[in-house]
Amino acid sequence: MFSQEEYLKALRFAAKAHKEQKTPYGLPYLTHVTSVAMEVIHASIESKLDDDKANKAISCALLHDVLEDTDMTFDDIFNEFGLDIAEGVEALSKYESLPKKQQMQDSLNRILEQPYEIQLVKLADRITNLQKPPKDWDNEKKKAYLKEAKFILSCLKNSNLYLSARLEKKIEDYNQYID
Ligand SMILES: [Mn+2]
Repeated sequence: MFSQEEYLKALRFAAKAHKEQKTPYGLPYLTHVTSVAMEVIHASIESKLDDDKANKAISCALLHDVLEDTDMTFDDIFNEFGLDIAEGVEALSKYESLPKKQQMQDSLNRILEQPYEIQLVKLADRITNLQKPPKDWDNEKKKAYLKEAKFILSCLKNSNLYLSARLEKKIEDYNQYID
């Protein structure tokens, strides 16, 4: 079973980093990262991940948007959590310096070089994000988001069978929001 202490350490770090950031639904951003962590915890139990891998996956879930969305740096994460988690979070982050169209492919390439317990965080992230789309999303944006979800699933489906089955179902269900 995972470590409560490590969970709290990553949660507090994420809380400090994301500050007043909100989700597209106007909720505190921690509702997003704790939802992703919840999916990862469920998968760790279903897939009987060993404790060390579960702890890394859960910490990366809580920290996965810190580099992309906040002022925290790779070194900040490295100093607190060590190399495996810092590299995991970095792989889960898109590089804004690249053209927008290449960012996801590039991140997925880097995620695929990571161990399964890091890869599965990306599945958990997209599962969490495939909820009812925000009101201001038009049909084209929803279609593109669904297409991207299918691409993520095709790249990472072997990382965790439980989460890939769950993402597959979320993808099916998302069609209800598309005209
Ligand atoms: Mn996310």
